[in-house]
Amino acid sequence: MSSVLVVAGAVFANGKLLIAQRAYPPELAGLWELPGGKVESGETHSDALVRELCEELNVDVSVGEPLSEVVRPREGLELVAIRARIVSGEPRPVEHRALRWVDADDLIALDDAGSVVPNDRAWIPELVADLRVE
Ligand code: 523
Repeated sequence: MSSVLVVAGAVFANGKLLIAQRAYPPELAGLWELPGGKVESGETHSDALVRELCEELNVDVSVGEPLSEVVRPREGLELVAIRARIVSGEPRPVEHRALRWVDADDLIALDDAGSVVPNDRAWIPELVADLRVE
């Protein structure tokens, strides 16, 4: 059975984390996520993240360490989040409704309001811990 692997970027800069508001599908539209997408055949996780963040945000990133939590919402789908930093470019919401730079309190408030994509909620404790030391 073929399984889908999704990489998502935890992009940090100036003590904040970049999050993106989904425009589709309807059940996820309006919710915030770590931007990313499906790894294509022949790509490493790092290759896929660089490509996705270039396509979706129009930035070049350098890829760092993955978060420890791997999300497996159902059989055949796996999501990995990887830390990244912008090397060049100013992020723009090419495919998203909006982008936001958040601190730890902002992220917790968005989660409490039910505004985070369900799969991404598993990463929040580790993201908050990173933001507290950024
Ligand atoms: N997620 C998700 N969280 C998250 C991402 C980047 C993706 O839960 N941070 C889910 C949403 C979809 C699947 O992973 O069910 C694929 O994400 P998507 O649509 O962002 O990936 P793309 O851009 O590779 O897919 P296409 O829209 O099909 O091109």
